Amino acid sequence: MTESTPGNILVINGPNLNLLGTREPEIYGKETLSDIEAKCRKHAANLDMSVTFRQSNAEGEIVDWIHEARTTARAIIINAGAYTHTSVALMDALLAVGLPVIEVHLSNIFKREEFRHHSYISPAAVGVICGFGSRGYLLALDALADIIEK
Ligand code: CA2
Repeated sequence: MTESTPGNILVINGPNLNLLGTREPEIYGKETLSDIEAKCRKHAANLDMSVTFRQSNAEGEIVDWIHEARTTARAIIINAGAYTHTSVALMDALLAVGLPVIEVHLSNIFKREEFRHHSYISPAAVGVICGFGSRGYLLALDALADIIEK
């Protein structure tokens, strides 16, 4: 299935996630973002879906990608990184496009500092998956396979 087909899922990764695999493996694991992308592509194909996999350190660029998803994707998986805890702009964009959204975090944000306990993304999300490392992205794809079918 290609990125223009009906089962396409936009997977967005926010700031600093391009550094995965290089530092803080005790929190974020040893995999690189490319490793996670490969896992997502394989898992999506098994579910007869496809992924558009993206990362940016720029909030405005992520807003633009969310807007584009209106015509290119059936749903969004987003790990907004630190923007999770700060960005009204991302929340507004996700609410505006009206697609099913699943929020993913590699770490369990509720076991960490207090400022990570609040998410501006969650009010726009069908659900939140955190603390399962890269498996969280695959669990999100599983959930979307059901959600999109209905
Ligand atoms: O657990 C997650 O997935 C987070 O979204 C990761 C964000 C953090 O701000 C959120 O609270 C939880 C940080 C991503 C930074 O990734 C790095 C990777 C390697 C080295 C340094 C940072």
